[in-house]
Amino acid sequence: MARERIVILTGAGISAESGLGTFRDQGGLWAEHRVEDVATPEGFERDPELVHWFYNMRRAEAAKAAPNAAHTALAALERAHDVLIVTQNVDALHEAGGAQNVLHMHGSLARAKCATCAAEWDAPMVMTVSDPCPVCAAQATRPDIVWFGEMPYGLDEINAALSTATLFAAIGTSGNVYPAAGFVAEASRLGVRTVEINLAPSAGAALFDETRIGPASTTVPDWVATLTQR
Ligand code: BV8
Repeated sequence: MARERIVILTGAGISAESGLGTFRDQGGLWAEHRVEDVATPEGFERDPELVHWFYNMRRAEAAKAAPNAAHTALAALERAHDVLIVTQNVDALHEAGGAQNVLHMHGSLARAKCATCAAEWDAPMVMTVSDPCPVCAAQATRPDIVWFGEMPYGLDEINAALSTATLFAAIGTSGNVYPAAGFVAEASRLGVRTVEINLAPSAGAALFDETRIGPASTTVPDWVATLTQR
């Protein structure tokens, strides 16, 4: 079995069967809260307590969630090939499922940041804007989450991994948010094989060489088996 170099982009769909809401599915997170109010720096400026409430609620949900078979299958894949998991998710279910090489490109519920000096630290379960920054003492605490209009984390590392990859997979993402949604086009341009694993075809489905449709807790272990049992 040749050792593959695999870049995997995951989205909210991989955590859906763990009970965490997606964004754009029926009744998803964006159905109840306007993106502009809770996932933009302007929204945080306008009403920091609303934004903290939104992320405190999701931090509490995420703390109750368990990894599902898709998360644990990707951890098993890491043991057989060179794998980088680039997740848009802010939950820690990949790590809870045993994955070691996870890059949170849209930040993490487990981290807090100072809006004044950009210091980062482990987030408490409940955050308020008046929590003093442990470095500069400013009362400007925010979730360490990448909001719309903000620079995602790890883009250099992601582009370097794509440039030497043999396989790119997108799992449980609707392909609506850039630059993440552009990774498949970049992979194809570089001649990397691409596969989409989703409950329904995403906005960029036509860009993929292969598509596997169904719930992640069955489609991801099936896909991993094709790469570990040869
Ligand atoms: C940036 C915060 C500059 C974290 C999020 C016009 C055109 C192109 C781009 C833009 C534009 N106008 C503005 C932009 C840029 C903007 C953007 O892309 N907007 C879109 C909406 C048009 N992007 C940005 O602002 C980004 N920053 O561009 O900075 C820059 C650019 C390049 C280089 C340097 C700098 C910042 C984007 C990050 C924003 N933060 N959230 C949080 O609150 O969680 S985005 C949010 O959407 C989440 O992070 C989430 O991860 C992400 C993507 O959503 P998905 O994960 O795909 O979830 P979704 O609900 O959409 O889909 C669920 C999928 O799961 C579906 O496909 C469904 O079928 C599937 N599914 C469901 N159940 C299952 C399942 N699959 C399998 N099994 C199941 N059981």
